[in-house]
Amino acid sequence: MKLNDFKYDHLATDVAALKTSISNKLIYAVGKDPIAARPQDWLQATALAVRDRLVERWMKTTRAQYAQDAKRVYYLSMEFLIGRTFTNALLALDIHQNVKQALAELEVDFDQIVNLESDAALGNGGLGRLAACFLDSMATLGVAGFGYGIRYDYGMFRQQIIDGHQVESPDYWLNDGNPWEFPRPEVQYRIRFGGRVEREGNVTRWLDTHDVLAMAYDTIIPGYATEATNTLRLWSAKASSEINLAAFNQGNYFDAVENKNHSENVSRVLYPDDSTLSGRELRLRQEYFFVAASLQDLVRRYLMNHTGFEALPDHVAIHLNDTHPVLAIPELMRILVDEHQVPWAKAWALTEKVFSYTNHTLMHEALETWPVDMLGRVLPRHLNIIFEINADFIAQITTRFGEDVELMRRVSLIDEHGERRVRMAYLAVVASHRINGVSQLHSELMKQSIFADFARLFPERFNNKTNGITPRRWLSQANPSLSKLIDNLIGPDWRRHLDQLAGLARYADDPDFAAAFRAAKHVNKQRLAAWVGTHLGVTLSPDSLFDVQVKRIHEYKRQLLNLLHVVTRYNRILANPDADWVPRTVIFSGKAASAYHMAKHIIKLINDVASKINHDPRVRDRLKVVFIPNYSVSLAEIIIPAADLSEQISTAGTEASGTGNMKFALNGALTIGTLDGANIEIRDNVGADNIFIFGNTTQQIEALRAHGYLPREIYEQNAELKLALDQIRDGYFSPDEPQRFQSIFDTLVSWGDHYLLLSDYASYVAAQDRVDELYRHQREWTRRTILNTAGMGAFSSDRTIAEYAEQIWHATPLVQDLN
Ligand code: 26Q
Repeated sequence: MKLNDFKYDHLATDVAALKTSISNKLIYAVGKDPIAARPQDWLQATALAVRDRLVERWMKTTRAQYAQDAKRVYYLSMEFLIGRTFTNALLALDIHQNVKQALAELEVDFDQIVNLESDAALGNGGLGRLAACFLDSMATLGVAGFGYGIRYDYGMFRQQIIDGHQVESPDYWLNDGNPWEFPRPEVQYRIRFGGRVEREGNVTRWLDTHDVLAMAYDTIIPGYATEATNTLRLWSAKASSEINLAAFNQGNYFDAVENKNHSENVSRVLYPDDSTLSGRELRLRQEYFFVAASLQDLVRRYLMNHTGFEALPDHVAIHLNDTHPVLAIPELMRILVDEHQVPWAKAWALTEKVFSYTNHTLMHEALETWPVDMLGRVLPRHLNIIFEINADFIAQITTRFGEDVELMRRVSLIDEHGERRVRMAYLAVVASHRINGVSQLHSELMKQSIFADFARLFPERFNNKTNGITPRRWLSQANPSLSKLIDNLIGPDWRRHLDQLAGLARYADDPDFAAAFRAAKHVNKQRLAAWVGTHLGVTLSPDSLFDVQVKRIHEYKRQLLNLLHVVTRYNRILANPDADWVPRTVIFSGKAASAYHMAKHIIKLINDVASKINHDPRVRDRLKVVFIPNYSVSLAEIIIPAADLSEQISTAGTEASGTGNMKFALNGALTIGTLDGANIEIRDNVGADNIFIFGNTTQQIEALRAHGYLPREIYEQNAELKLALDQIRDGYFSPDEPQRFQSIFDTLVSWGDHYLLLSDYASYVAAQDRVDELYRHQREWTRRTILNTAGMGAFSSDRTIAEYAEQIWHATPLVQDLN
């Protein structure tokens, strides 16, 4: 049959058609009588009906990609933190109202079923969410982008707070099925591990391996206001049948099943560490597993309509989201050299043209290295290839700079101090034609610190791509009240041209608009207060200032600095009960890596402080503290639009970019923040008068560290700080166990205060006083919040992706016939 002869339903999206589709799906796909259907079944049925409407566009896009022989961009990431898909799909198809209406006519509560969908939490935090925003923008811009990752059975753990402590439980997100994915049992690749390498003349063979199968699951990624639709392909591990059959035939049923489990563990669970290296072999196996499957898949796709590899860089760009997929580099070399007999030098030239790499952290403990021993055991051929790449690289340096042994030692892909380890970031830099950081500051620091030598060797490779966020999810979906207001003023096109928000600025002084803007914020604060009331039994007043810090719990992000201000405010209220206090609600949310004891201890302290303050009758409604458990994309969508104040208070030089900071400012919160990451660019865009900047700069932090920083002196000299720290040390917040927080006190006062909280404390508290002062002047406060939203146009991930496409991937958008 000819491709164009094929006929399929062009599914209508009016209410009647949707009603029919949903009913049909309920009966024929879910297999439920409407009389017995639970809300969960209706969600399933509706999702399937919506999905059908996306499939048509999806096939058109795939055909267009082939027809135009488009350059495809493969975004390799261990994490895609998607969250929910249902309302996102409705927005893409512009059928929100009609589906709501159809369900109402079927007597189904739309809002109830929306909230039954579980999050796809296949990521830890910023890096994973960035990947999800990028998929949205690639589709919206018509870039032929594929996401490749792992279909973890268990996503980010669920966090419960029990007696103030974080308790983790597994996130079995697939329990109710996943209507958005298409299993592709016909797409399976053999992934090899272990074994040995044998050489015969020019031929290298990798033998006696233990194999696992990678099976594809595809998820549709719709673009907004375009028919362009991309694919997220996630790999799931399956035991390779031969291994099982062998054991089974020998009559050893239990061995067979055990092997099967062992193999399939590769895609079982997301590692919940976002910035410390666990160094576990299973993690290494995960990294190779998804990279090897993805490369086999994209090479196969390339060879479908090309012969030879000469044109590979014209049709394939592979982007490495941090170093986690860096094994793609030796894997591509292996495929070209061992399997297709491409000469080594030729293969290397192609590899350099194909790969690009984004760095997301400068912190030492987060830089990936793998022991040479382990790598040699798990991937012997890849270790050979890495050694060969290193030898070539060192030879190249010798040619350019002579025998500079110190330089060689510093830039070698192998760290020879103690146990030999492979430096994955260096491998990424040596093999990529472009290397970028994620904010201006971070990209500069990257060249001065971890990659200083490489920036001199390959200056043309280094560049900046400031992160962005998708306005579809982070304004249109998360904040309907503000979105409607903006639509009324400037029309709906800001959703794909976020720069248009600049048009709000001239209404900043318009009293009617300001009142409406404030009212929209109030609606969001009520929505959050209702959620907290229902789920936590805590009453919040929407008239108080909502001061919010939501992100992973980490010492460098300085939740403790926030808490020192909270305790100080509490002490001030008690000392001066009759003053006219601006009522505050301080909200925390975020997960601690399960092995990060200090971060977990910080959570306990937040909860102990909260319980003390919230139960102190003298405080009344002037201060409340809440820790919202189990932070997630879906919770972020409720919390962020309700914030008045956004806490972005990392030690200068530590937060690569931040993207939460962008979500808050876009939704009309004012930022209190340090000159770190993208905060600097947010300041430049919203105006220095419309943000609360405090604290030491990166340079000042460096100088403090270099000249002997003495936190104890600061502690001794600042009475309010000393009081707060002494209370923490002496058990004021933990009378049931007075010593509980001694170690937190010691970390800050006696053990060097690595993140320099005490050096920023006074400046932070002064900035908080300015916040109160401004909040008393609601007109002025609102004016500045409007200017924040108006100034955030540059932080759309559409802008970021347009820059990647033009300057890194050299990929032009598809020409798409809309009919
Ligand atoms: C590595 C090895 C073994 C196990 C886990 C990991 C691992 C996993 C996740 C290491 C790091 C991460 C995540 C890092 C991350 O989210 N970084 C954030 O990236 C954002 C997007 O660029 C930035 O905005 C944030 O500043 C940065 O912290």
